[in-house]
Amino acid sequence: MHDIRTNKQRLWDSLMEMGEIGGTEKGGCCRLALTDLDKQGRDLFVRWCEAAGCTISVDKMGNIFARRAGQDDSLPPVVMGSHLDTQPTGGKFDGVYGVLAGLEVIRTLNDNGIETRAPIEASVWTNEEGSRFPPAMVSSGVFAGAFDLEYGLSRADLDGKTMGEELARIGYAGSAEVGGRPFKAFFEAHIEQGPILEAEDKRIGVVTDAQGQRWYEVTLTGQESHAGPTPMPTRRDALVGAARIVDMVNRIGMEHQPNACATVGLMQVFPNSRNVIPGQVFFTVDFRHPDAEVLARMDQALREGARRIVEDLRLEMDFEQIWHSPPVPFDRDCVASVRKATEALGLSHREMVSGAGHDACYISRVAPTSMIFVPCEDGISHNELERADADDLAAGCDVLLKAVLERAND
Ligand code: HGY
Ligand code: MN
Ligand code: MN
Ligand code: MN
Repeated sequence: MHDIRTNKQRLWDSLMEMGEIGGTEKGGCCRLALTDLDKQGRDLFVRWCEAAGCTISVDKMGNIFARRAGQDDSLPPVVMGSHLDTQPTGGKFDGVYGVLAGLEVIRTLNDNGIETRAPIEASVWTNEEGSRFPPAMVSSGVFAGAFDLEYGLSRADLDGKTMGEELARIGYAGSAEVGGRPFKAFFEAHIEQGPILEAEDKRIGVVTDAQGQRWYEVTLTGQESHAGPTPMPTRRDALVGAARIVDMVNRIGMEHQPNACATVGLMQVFPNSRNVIPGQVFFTVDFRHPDAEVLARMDQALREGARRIVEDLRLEMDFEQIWHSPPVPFDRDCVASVRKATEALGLSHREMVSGAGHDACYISRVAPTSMIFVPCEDGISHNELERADADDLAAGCDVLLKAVLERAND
C-alpha cells in the first residue's frame, strides 16, 4: 500500500487561513452556521476543492460534497468530512480539521498521481454545532433520515430566522436531494476535545463509539414584581427555580459517574432587570452518557426533580426534550481500518468513546462510519484557546489517507 504522507505545512496553512474567517482577538474563531462568515468559509473551501480538480455538489440542507473521480465512478464514494461552523467562542480546529484533512488527502493523492478505484469526496455538513440553530448535527441528521427536510429547513435561531431562509440568503440552498445515496464508508477526523490522548501521550484516538445525548428546553414562569416591597414568602421567583434546577442538573451528572455529562449552557432571564423579581427564565439542559439506560435514568431524575422544585416554588414550567441522539457504536470494519492505518504508521494510539457528538454519529446510520481523534491542548475545545499540534494533525491526516485508500480500493 502506498507509503505517501500528507503535507503537514499545507494542512496547517489551510487551517490557519480558514481560521482567519471569523478569527477572534484571543486566537479563536466565531463563524456561526449560515452567517456571512460561514459563507466566506464555504466559498474558500469550494475554491480550494475546485482548484484540486473536484466537482462540487450542494444539497438542499447546504451540505457540500467535493468529489474526486475514481476509476469506476459507478461505485459509491468513500467520504471524509466534518463541519465548518463554530461555536460563538470556538476554536480553529473543531470540525474544520476534519473538513480540511479531507481536502489535504485529495491534494496528496493529486501530488502523487494516485487514482482510487472508487471516487472519494470531502464533505461539509451544515450546522453541526447546533449553537445558532438547535439541534446539533441537524443536516447530517436529515441526510441519515433522522429528521425530514422540512424539519431541518425550519430550524430557527433566537431571532426567528430559519435555516431555509439563511441557506437561500448565503447562496447555499442546493438542489441535490439530501441523503438517499450510498457511501462506501465515511471517516471523520476530529480533535478529541477532551484530555485523554494528551494525558496518556497518545497520538491517535481510534474512536469505537460516541455517547448518547439528550437536549432539553425549559421555561419557568413566576411573577415579575418589585424587588423592594414584595415580601420574600409571597414571591414566585423564576430565577430561584432555575438556580435550583441548575444545581440539580449538576448533581444528576455527578451521581451518574463515571461518564455522565450534565450542562446548563444557555439561560435567558426576563425581564433581566436588577430590581425586578424575574418573572420568566428560559434555559437549556445537555445530558450525555455512553449507556442509553443510564441516560434514561438521568432523564427521569431531571423530570421528577424539576417537577418538585416547580411545585415547591409555585411556578409554571414548560419542559421539552428537543433532541435525543442515542449512543452510537461505529462500524467495526471502519474502526479496524483506522486501527490498521495507525499501527502501520507506528503511531501511539488508544481506543476511545467520543464525548462530543459529530456528524459521523448520524452518518453511521446510513454508511459504515468511524472517526479518528487527535489530541488538543489541555483537552480544551468550544473555547477560543483551542489548540492542536501540527504534527498530531498531520499524523491524523495520514491515518485518514491510509484508511480512505484501503476502503476506496478494496
Ligand atoms: O455538542 C457537541 O457535542 C457538538 O460539538 N455539536
Ligand atoms: Mn465538531
Ligand atoms: Mn463542536
Ligand atoms: Mn493496537
